[in-house]
Amino acid sequence: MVPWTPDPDPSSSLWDAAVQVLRANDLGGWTRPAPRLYPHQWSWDSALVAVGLAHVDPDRALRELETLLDAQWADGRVPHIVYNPAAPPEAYFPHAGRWACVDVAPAAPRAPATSGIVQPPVHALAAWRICELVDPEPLLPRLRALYPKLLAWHRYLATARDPDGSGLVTIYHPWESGTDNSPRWDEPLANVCVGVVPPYTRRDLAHVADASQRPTDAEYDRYLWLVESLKAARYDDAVIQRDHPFQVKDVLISALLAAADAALVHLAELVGAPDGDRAEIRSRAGRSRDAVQGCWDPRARLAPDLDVRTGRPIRVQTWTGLAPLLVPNVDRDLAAVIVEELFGPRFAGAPGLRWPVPPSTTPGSPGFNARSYWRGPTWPIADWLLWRALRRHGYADRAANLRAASLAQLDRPEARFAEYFEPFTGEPLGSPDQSWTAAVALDWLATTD
Ligand code: 2M8
Repeated sequence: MVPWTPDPDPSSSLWDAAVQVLRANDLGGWTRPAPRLYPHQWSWDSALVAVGLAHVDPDRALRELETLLDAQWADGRVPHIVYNPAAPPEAYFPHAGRWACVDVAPAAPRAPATSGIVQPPVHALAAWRICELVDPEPLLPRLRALYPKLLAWHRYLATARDPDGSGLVTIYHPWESGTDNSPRWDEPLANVCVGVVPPYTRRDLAHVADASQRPTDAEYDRYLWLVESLKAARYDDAVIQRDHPFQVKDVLISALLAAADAALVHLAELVGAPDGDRAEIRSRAGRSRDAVQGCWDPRARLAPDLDVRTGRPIRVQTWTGLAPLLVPNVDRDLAAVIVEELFGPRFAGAPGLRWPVPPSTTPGSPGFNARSYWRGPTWPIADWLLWRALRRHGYADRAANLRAASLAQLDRPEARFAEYFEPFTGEPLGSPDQSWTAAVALDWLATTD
C-alpha cells in the first residue's frame, strides 16, 4: 500500500477517522465501498473515493480511477462492479457468475470479471478534482493515458445509451441509477413482467441491522429478472433497446454527464488533446444541458425521469428532480428556482429534520420511507453533489450551510461514516465505514471557502 500523508491543515478527529476508513477499505489500488456489505469495486463509489483520496494521496487517488478503468469494456462502458478475484462468490450477490459477461459479451474484459451495467459518470469530475488540488504536471503521463478512456466512456453514454441524440441517457436497471430502490423506479418496475428467475440467496441482509433498510425481496426479484433479460441480450445495446422491459431516461445521469463533460474539457486541454475532441465534448455538454433543462416541470418544480417504454414522465418527489442544478451552465433563473426548492419545505427545509440536509425522497410523498435506503434517508454523497453545484453557481452561503449541516451529521461518534441516515432522528443506517461518506467528508473538511 502507498504511504499515507494526511494533509496537515484539516486537523480534526473527523479527518483522521475518515482517513482511517479509507485506509481500512483500501484493498491495494482500489477501495471497497464498505467492509462487509460491498466487497468489490463499485464504479461511482471509486470516483468519489478518489475525490477524498486526492487530499491525502493524489497518486493513490488517480490509481483508484486507473484500476476501475482498467476494467472498461471495449465498447467504452465502465462496469458498475469490478469483482474482487480474492472474494468468494458468497461474499456478495449477484456474484460475477450471475452476470456471465465474459461468456456472452465480446466487449467484456476477460479479466477481471465485471457486471454488465453502468453507474453515474462522475469519474471525470474526480480526475479533474485531483488536478485542481495538486500540481498535475507529474501526473501528466498518467492523465494522458486516462483521458481517452474517459472520452470513450462518455461517448458510449452519449451514443449507445442515447441513439436518438436526445441528450438524455437511457438506463436499463435501477442499479445503474445508483439510487436503487428510489420511488423513481416503482412505476417502471411495476410494469416489468417477471419471468422465471433462477434461485438466489441475498447476501446484503446479513450486513444491516434490519431488512427494512434495504430493498424488498419483490424488488430483488425484479432486479434479478432484469439481469436475466440483459444477459439474454448479451449486453448488446441495440438488442436491449428492442424489448428490454426497463428503459428510462435518467435525469441524474444525464445531468452528471453534462457536469463530467465540463470537467473532461479541462482534462482535454491539460493533456493537449486534439481540438476536435474539445469541440465534440462541448457540443455534447450543450446538448445534455438543453435536454436536462427541458425536463424541468414548472408545476411540479422538479425534473422527472422519462419512462421510455410508456413515454411518460415519472412524477415522484426525489432529490434527483433537482438534477438540473448539477449542470454547470444551467439557466441562471432555473438554478435560482432549484436552490429555493432544495432549501424549501420539501427538501432541506422540511419540518422536523434533524439537520437541514435534503432527504432522498420528500417526506410524506408517495413511496417515502424514512429508513429505507434511497426512499427517504439522507445521503452524504447526494449532499456533496449538490454542494459542489451550489459553489459552482455562486451560492457560496447556501453551499456553506449545506456543508456545515452535512458535517454536523457526520461529526458524532455514532455516525461512523454511515452509508445513509434517518432524516428525522439522524440514526445511521446501512453500512458503517462507508468509503464514499468518508471521502466526501474529507473534501468538505479541506474546502473551507
Ligand atoms: C448500492 O447499490 C448496490 C448495487 O449496485 C447494492 O445495493 O448492493 C447503491 O447505493 C449504489 O449507488 C452504490 O454504488 C453501491 C455501493 O455503495 O451500493
